[in-house]
Amino acid sequence: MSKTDFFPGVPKIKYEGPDSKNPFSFRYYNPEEKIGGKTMREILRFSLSWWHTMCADGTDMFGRGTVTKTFGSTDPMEHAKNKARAAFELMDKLSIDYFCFHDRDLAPEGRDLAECNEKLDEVAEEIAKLQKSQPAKVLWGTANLFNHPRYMHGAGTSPYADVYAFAAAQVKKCIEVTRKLGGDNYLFWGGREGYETLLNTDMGLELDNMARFLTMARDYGRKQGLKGVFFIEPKPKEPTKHQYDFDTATVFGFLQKYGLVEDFRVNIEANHATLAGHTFQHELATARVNGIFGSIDANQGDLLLGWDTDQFPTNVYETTLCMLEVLKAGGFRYGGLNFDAKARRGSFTLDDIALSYIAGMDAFALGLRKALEIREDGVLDRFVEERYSSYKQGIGARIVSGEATIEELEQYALNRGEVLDAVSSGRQEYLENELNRILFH
Ligand code: XLS
Ligand code: CA
Ligand code: CA
Repeated sequence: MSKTDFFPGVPKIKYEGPDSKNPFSFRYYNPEEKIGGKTMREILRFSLSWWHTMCADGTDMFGRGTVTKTFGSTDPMEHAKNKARAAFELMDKLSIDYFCFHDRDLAPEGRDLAECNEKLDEVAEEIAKLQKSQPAKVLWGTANLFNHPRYMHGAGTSPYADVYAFAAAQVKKCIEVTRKLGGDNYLFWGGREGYETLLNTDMGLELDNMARFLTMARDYGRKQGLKGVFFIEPKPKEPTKHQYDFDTATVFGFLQKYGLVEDFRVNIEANHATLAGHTFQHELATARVNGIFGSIDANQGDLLLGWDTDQFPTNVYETTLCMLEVLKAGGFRYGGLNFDAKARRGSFTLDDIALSYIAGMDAFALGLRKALEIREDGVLDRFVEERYSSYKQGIGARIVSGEATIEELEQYALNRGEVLDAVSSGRQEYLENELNRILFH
């Protein structure tokens, strides 16, 4: 098959600028344009998600699939290889440099673990071949430890040691495949790592076992030459009621307790942040200030729905504030912007997939441009700097340096008298308006 057979309606997408009326063009994403000292593709590190893009067919709890993703084949292994060829075609047409996958997205399951591994190797071989003529890299790999019924009570937190061992074997193999495809990062999303009721759960043992699981995987990954990091992707609920990796702060506490902070970072998904009752920016900032910012699953939820809708991100206000946090964190060192997003069930054509990616990529490209403008403008940074300036000298400087004692502060307060005069307005509405000025000028 030629390189352009799977998405015949999708041309190679080019940058045509903000005034373009061509839906198959980028208005803000200009891959080779240098902004802030680097090209846009180097900063944004866009990634395709294999599961949504190549596999998901629109099936939901109430209805069957609406999209045909057979990619011209009925035989399961041929289908898996055609998915790979189609993915590479799409990445090429969209100028996407990375992809993320679960082991079971790449290849169908076999009758037993050995056959699963063989099938996975065969498809990985095909992907490695495709990589020879197209520089598509793995952003991260992960094992699907939530779909099969054996994982109904968890994988790395399963009450059953045999299931735990099976899950560990799956992770071992997936690390090998990630490495074979040149990937340097490996991800854990604990879809079933949580519980429904404490009536049947030993939470302490489950958490200790999870840490042992991650430690073994870390050690094996390093032995295999994995040079990047291991990501944990927080999510508060769904599918389990209580998920152990609730949010970034919870994950940070866990990593510290078990001595895993050095090797692990968080992969923050916008939709999971809002499910946890946080903003996307809160999660990013929490990761940044604790030194565990890693990667992003770029999508958006619907605040009127209480579940994980995985929509393509188009809210520029959000993408701007996200990119501002990414810039503050020093950019992506290991991760990137992985579109863990799917077109709506009613957007059922293959063209819709490309149009969705264009929408998401342009929203982030515009967000990046605006975030750089915000930094250059400086009004927000100056306001924050001024707001905390009392910690630069006098008693504030002594607090920050750690020299001040509580007795000294008491004496200071006694001498100083009422301190309400030290307090200034937070000027939230003014700042929000300044943000609008930069966004919409
Ligand atoms: C599900 C998660 C999942 C992870 C990878 O909600 O987002 O897709 O990103 O296992
Ligand atoms: Ca995700
Ligand atoms: Ca999600």
